[in-house]
Amino acid sequence: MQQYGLENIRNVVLLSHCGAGKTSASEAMLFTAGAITRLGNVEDGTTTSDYDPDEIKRQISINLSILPCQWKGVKINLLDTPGYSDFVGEVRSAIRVGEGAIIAVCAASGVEVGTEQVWSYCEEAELPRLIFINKMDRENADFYRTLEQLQSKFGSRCLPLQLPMGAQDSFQGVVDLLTMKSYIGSEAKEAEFPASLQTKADSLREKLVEAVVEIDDKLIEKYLGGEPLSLEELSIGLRRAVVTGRIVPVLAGSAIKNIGFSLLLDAISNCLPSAKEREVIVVGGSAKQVDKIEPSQDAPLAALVFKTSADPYVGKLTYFRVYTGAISSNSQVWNANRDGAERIGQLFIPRGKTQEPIPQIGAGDIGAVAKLNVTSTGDTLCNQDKPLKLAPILFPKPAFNLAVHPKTKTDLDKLGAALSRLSEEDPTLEVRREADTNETILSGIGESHLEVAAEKMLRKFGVGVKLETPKVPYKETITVPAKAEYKHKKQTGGHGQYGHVFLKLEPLPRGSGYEFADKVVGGAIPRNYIPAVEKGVNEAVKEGVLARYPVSDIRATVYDGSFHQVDSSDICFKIAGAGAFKKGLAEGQPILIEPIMNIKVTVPEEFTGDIIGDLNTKRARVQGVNPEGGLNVIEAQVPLAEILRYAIDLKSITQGRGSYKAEFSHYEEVPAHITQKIIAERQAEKA
Ligand SMILES: Nc1nc2c(ncn2[C@@H]2O[C@H](COP(=O)(O)OP(=O)(O)OP(=O)(O)O)[C@@H](O)[C@H]2O)c(=O)[nH]1
Ligand SMILES: [Mg+2]
Repeated sequence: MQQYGLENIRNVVLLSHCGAGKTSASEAMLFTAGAITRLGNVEDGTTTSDYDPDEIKRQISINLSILPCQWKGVKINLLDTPGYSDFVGEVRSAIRVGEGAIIAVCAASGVEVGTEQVWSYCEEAELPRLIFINKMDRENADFYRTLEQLQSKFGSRCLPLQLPMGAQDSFQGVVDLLTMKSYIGSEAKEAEFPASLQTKADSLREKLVEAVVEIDDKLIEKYLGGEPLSLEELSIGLRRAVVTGRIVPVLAGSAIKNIGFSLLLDAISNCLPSAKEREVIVVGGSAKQVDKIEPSQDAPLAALVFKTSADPYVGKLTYFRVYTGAISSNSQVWNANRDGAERIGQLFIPRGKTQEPIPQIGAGDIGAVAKLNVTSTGDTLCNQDKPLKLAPILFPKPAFNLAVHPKTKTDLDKLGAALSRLSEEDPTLEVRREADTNETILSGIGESHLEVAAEKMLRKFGVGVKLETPKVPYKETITVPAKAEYKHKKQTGGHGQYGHVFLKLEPLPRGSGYEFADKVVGGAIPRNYIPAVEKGVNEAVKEGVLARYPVSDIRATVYDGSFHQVDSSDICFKIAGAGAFKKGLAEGQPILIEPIMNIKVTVPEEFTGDIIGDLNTKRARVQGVNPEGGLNVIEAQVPLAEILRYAIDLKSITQGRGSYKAEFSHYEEVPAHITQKIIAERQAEKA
């Protein structure tokens, strides 16, 4: 593939609610542009984009794919993203490196939750965009109803650039409102303008032209003066209006029938900004503070790593987008985030699963390289003598946790390495060890996200795991001071055993942990046996008397005892220390305590009541509701045990419009009826 200048490159992100047809549309574009010779489809698992076995099995996109093609002298890098909200990390990466977006909408389902979500991402990133109303061939497809929804949700700047000819079974092509020409079938053959559409097309064209001329005073003058505007003037004006976000053109087609794609490719190259037109934000390096630089070929290298994938055969693959300068095969670059040099081997242009070797990747373009050492997603590659850091990619923090249990001993041995490679590949996955429950916890965006991660672990690294709801790290403590005595005495054949300990147990404030003190006077227990007593208590602390949870917030003081000249030993005092502690616990009116979390739930206002209602069933104390950026933030304290699967509940209450964060606050007593249940469960477990 030849090299293109910045003006002739478009990095275009495909976004939508899940299943609107991004992958099918990208396949149709690749086919129409001649980048592939066979048109694959999602149902057969033959698309260029969804090549991963997990994607083929589920018939959904999971990973971001880079799909380059060439169209009329322009290189278009399509970035196909997953629509399923669990994989939002991939969407974030793609948006970060694109200059323009196509939002696909299903002509039958219309505007959906995911459509609104990706629209807001585009607003945030100020991405110029087109809307493609796909599936015009489908039963129930309705271009005008969908258009109305778009305009009512996103405003009157969503203006049709095309109209469909027919719909559902009879959908056959589109008319272009700028040229007033009509195109039929997958070949986009020019046909006679359909008379039935004339009036509608005229009036909608008028609206489009009115919006276009507003971009330029000279055009307005001409237009108001009744002078005809040339096609060139209109298309330059339209381009400026789209690039500045004043117009979001609406197009139509069918990916399955491959109708509408040469016009979509035209719209990408004519209306969406080139790689030259988006400023680059620098946050560090020689630029010191936040700064903006122009994309340029004649400047030192600045490339952003936006994706890393762990391939069991090739090893690690690093995908990057070059903003300034160029990067060459077999060279050395500087990683500004790690302060380290990185050797670059053979560079590739990726297209789905295939990789085409290339000597150099210039400004504006996207490439990949294998086996980098220190580099991970979000890093900037540059020249060592001109170091700089590009603005990072902001990923959502994972909030849904599951415990990972390896299936066999071999799985256990390989687990750590596999998990760390997975989380390197996916910044929305986190792994940590929960010391209190002795579990490995995998955190992600949602249940499917973690299920896919587990499958990937098996397929790529041969590690089998079971995912389970994490255990709650309950603890036990006492509520009143208690004293206990324990005498360990045995008279066997020869040498006897003797240890005798008095302990005082006192409850401590929450969060104090466990303390041991020695107040023995007068040698009732000789000094050299005190460490043995402490050891015994230390061990007994690990399992309480209610439900075998660790004991906390307690002070144990040894204050008396007795010994035997011959029969006493360390082991005897250890047994006596542990025994006294257990007895004391039972005397101290023991209780279970549980972790309480601070939770912040962010939802559209209309869900506030339902969220609070649901939190109330979860033993939560709602502490406040605050508006924040058009949304409501509900703050509450809630027991961890009640929100182990909150990501799923929240999704079903809000249809995916909510998000939440939870962090540990403190421990509190478990209500009695729940304590009884937990004790019964632990007993059953033991049996
Ligand atoms: N009838 C009809 N079906 C389509 C069309 N485009 C896509 N589909 C079907 O819709 C389903 C989803 O298509 P995809 O291309 O996977 O949609 P997507 O937006 O990439 O989905 P995710 O990546 O999972 O969000 C598949 O079964 C496609 O065959 C179309 O134009 N017409
Ligand atoms: Mg897809």
